[in-house]
Amino acid sequence: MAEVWRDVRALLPAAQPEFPLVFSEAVEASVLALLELSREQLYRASDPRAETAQAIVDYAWEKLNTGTWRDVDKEWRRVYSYGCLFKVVGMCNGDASQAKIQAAISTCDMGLLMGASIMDNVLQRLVAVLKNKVKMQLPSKAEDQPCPKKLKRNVTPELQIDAAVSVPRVKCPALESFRSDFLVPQKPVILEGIIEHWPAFREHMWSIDYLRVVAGCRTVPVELGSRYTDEEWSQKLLTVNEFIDRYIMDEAAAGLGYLAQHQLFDQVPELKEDIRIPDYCCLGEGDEDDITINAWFGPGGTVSPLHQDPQQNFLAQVVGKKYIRLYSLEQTENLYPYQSQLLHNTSQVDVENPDVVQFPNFMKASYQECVLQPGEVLFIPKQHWHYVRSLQLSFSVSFWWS
Ligand SMILES: O=C(O)CCC(=O)C(=O)O
Repeated sequence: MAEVWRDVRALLPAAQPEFPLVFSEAVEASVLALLELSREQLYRASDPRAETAQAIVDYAWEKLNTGTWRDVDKEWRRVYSYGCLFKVVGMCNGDASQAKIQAAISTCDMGLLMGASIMDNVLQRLVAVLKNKVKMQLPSKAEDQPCPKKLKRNVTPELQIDAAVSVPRVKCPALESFRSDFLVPQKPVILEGIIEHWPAFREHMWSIDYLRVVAGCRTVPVELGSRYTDEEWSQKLLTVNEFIDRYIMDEAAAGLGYLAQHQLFDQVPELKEDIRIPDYCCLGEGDEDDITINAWFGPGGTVSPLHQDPQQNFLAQVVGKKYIRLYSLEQTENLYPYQSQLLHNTSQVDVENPDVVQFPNFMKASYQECVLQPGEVLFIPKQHWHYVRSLQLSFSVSFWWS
């Protein structure tokens, strides 16, 4: 495995003077000394010590977790990334086993998730090298499909959507008609035929196997619990493979785990290359860089409680079907939002099983609904309340734009 070390080493500057370590005075001299020691160990002894790097990681971690995230000085995010970098280099030195390579990838992911970009995104470049060294063990086809017998429990009878409340559908509308008919009056609509050219439907058709190949070894934050309003709801870091094994393949865990996050596409550029920003986003005022792209990957039964977001949304369905209920902003007082600052954008009502004694006006609220199918895109106007339940294994991508 000397080859791993060689390839990792090739990503770093050839000589110590070309390796920058410049920080503001927010970073104490003692921490800077540890960073310099790690760098020296790397170049002088070709023997980066794991303990020095771990001390940097641990100290920066404390700083990242003190106070609110907004107030954390970006310098500490950079220090954290350098700590991860030195740690990874140390792990890959000498005999790098498969377990060590996996641990090194997880360390890079932690740096990518919590740190700041350093040295021309070296952590991302390291992952690209390390990923190629991981021996993939794809389960056999039979093992990788949830058992059809067990699946039966999870199959919802075909939902009948009443035409009077169904979200309208249009096929590839011209930009101008989308603007005048839906964007300006802020009316939801399902757009058909606008994403079928995505590689995610063609040459890189998204599936469990494909996700295992492009992202299986990557560590990502996962939401655990049946919905984020529950007390026992929590977040955990898992590899995508662990998430699939525990929450997708195991029917007993249906609806209990959700990979719902905005960093996935930055973390795994291969997945970003499989999707395209819908052209209609050009009708907004922001730049493309201002668009937030979220991934929503989970088993059938995953619920996003009724809530609203501050931007326009295109929710694109790639795999599986989702039941979606929409309420306009005018209905807010019938929807009983939580009082707390944290959840003020979320309704207290369980949409498909409402407590009509506690929330009597909920039944008065008018709504629209749909079953979103693969290849369809739902336009959810800004601040429109939406409730989502996946009817099957599902992967959607949402684009928040202004
Ligand atoms: O698909 C989901 O579960 C939720 C989607 C959503 O809330 C959004 O795109 O804003």
